[in-house]
Amino acid sequence: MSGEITAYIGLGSNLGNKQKNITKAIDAIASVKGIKLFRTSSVIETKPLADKKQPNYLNSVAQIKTTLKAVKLLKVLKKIEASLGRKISKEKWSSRTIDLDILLFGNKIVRKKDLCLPHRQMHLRSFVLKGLCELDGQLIHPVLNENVSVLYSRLSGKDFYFDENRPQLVSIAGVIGAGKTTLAEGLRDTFGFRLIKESYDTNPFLPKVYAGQKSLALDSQLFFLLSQCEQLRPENFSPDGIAVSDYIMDKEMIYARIWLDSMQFEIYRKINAVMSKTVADPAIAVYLKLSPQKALERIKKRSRPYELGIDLKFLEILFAGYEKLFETFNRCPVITIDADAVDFRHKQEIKAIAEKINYYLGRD
Ligand code: PH2
Ligand code: MG
Ligand code: MG
Repeated sequence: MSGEITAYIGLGSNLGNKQKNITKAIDAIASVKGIKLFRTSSVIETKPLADKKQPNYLNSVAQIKTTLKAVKLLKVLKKIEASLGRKISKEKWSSRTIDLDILLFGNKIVRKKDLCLPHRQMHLRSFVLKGLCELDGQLIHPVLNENVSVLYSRLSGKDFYFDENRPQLVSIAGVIGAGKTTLAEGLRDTFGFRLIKESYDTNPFLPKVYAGQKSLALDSQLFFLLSQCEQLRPENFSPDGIAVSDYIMDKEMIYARIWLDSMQFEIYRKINAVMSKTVADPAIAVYLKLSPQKALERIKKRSRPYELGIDLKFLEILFAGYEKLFETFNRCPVITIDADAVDFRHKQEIKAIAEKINYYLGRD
């Protein structure tokens, strides 16, 4: 039938007979005139968002085709929620017998108080992205212009939410030469992010370590650690603006493994474990993924004196360290960018990333 839209509905229940609530809701949706139920994803058990002290949820996603308008579909879903015993609560994310959210309605984009399409935080929630991926991993999010598999992979299985009270810190990561500082400066110049720059030039030990004085490697690592702890103290951040650092603190353990001997490493590991607990978590990370070969070319080109001793082997180990870090990293969503393919001297590239960051932080 013409005028039919494919839509996706997220289902969640954490009160009463959860499985039954989900089944009943799906049956109710399927019986509405103007809605054809296509498929539903597996039902998965998930932990409540934001570590709320609540029973676990069951979540699922339904794919429908409908001739209804989005506003009408929303009304229908609210009615089904009510019929299944959903109580209106003032508390945010309170427990519920059933929650029915429109995730996607074709490519439609709406930003109204009571209807937001796509669902405004679906890209932060593994418990809906997993179901969407099961139904169709190639589905495109019409605002982010990326498919749901990519969105899902950014979360390492965790769920996130907008939180304007925590530091709005963007951490940029990647090997030497990946373009971290160029991107961070671009975000400052064009979008007014506050720049937090690594104290790379002022570390008095670093040139000596690069020159072969391995006995100073621990001093160099401690210098970086202290400087980063000072820069990233939570009280340094105001909730109004976004800050961007041209490094991610987690990389210090990668460098420590490279530079330190086993005795130095044991000391450093313990100090790092204590001190890194005191810093602000990033709200989002941008990982500039650059091949070691390409990194070497760029380092040669910019020819900073003490970087000239860097060889391919060093960059391969560093790159492997970053890859391993982000395989399991789940402190915040991670936007990975193919840094071989982009050139941050082009404003357009920076703008695209800034828009993505703003959308992820709920600040657009
Ligand atoms: N829904 C919420 C809040 N928290 N947590 C899980 N695991 N699943 C949900 O569906 C869910 C939630 C608000 O709609
Ligand atoms: Mg919901
Ligand atoms: Mg809802």
